Amino acid sequence: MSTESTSQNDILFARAQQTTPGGVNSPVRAFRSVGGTPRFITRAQGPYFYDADGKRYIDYIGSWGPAIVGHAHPKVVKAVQDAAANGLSFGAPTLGEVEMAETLCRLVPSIEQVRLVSSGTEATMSALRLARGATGRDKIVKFEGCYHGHADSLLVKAGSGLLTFGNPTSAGVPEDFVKHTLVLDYNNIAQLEDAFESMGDTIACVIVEPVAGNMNLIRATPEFLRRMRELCTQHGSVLIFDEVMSGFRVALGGAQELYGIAPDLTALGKVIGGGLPVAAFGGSAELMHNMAPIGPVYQAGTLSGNPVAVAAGMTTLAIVQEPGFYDKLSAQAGKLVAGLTAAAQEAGVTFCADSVGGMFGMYFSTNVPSTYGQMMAGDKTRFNSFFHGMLDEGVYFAPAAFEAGFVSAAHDDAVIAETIEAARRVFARIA
Ligand code: KE4
Repeated sequence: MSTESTSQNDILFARAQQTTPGGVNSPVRAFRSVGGTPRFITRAQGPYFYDADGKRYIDYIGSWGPAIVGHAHPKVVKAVQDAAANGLSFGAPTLGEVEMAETLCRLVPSIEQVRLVSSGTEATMSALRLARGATGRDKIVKFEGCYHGHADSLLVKAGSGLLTFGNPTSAGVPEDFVKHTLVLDYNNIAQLEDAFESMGDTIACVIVEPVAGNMNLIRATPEFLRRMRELCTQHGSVLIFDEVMSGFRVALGGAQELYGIAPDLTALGKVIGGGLPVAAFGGSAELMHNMAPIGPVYQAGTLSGNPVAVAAGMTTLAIVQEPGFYDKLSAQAGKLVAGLTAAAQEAGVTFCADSVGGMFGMYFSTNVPSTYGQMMAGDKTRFNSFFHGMLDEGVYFAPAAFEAGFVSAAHDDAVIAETIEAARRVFARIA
């Protein structure tokens, strides 16, 4: 904190660091990638949130996806208030959990049975364990740049050589915990075929973000996912779509609806909780019947299916099912992307952008990336200048060049236009 700063954000950040590592409860919030002081949010409404100095921002994170109907939507807030008035948590089944499970099974055709959990990490970790338990196999395949939460066997980077097993990306993860994790290149069909040719019948599962949002936004090619589906079917491996971010974000039926490909298991989160902790994993009844208490694969959670969180999630899911919701959301993201691209072009800044449904990516490079390496080649320094320029203008994008952005139903034409005007000024300054 600078000595003369009177910003409440600086004061709170200094205070927070006394009792919480890095002053944050999730690393990306610390602004380490972009520098500067994180904004401490005091309240949010619609497309906006407000920091500890009372400054208003147009929010393009939406809590990293959950706030798809806009912050503090009156229907969601009321549902939470009504549920809370009946008790916060019971540790026993409720009607709300049954209705949530029925809704997810109806809206995601590949899901016949589902288990609710409290975070995306739990959802993917449980799906992996189920895949290993159901197949009796140990090996798993993931892709560089895809993030599936912080379960040990998923905190792994590509091995030294092609088709060598991964090395931990985090301290505290023993080599043994990642020795069965193979890390391949996203959108690389040849590598996938080689892996299955050499060890296919020992692969328990492949886990993939069908629309990647943790290496900025990168679309899987249809051929990549189709070949993945074929190889998993051929070798009896479980195909897991991690739709924690893309689920109910890129389409009502998620990326699996967009691509017309049915995974064996799906992980969900974010939107299905509407901002409260609800996540889920589900698939065929046959696979899910491996789960305790009826099957041998154990998984549990004190707050799984929490009634207040489920009320927020169910109300959010009701709103996103309204006719035209995703057409409108996609249109708004498209307007944002087109406007930012035009503004950059006017200023002569090398920039491009892409959007899928209600999520978008911005790249300080000539072309939209389709691989992790192409994304990493983008001009991170220029992104950081743009990020801070927009922050000063009252527009809050993800505080890292390797994250996707999100629009909500509350980001109307006036909000998008205000964002583009701010971008025009910032692009002119950083050109
Ligand atoms: P959580 O455990 O954070 O609820 O979900 C983990 C996860 C799993 N799968 C995908 C595709 C995800 O995007 C995530 C979490 N996304 C990050 C955004 N990059 C959450 C932000 C954070 O880590 O604070």
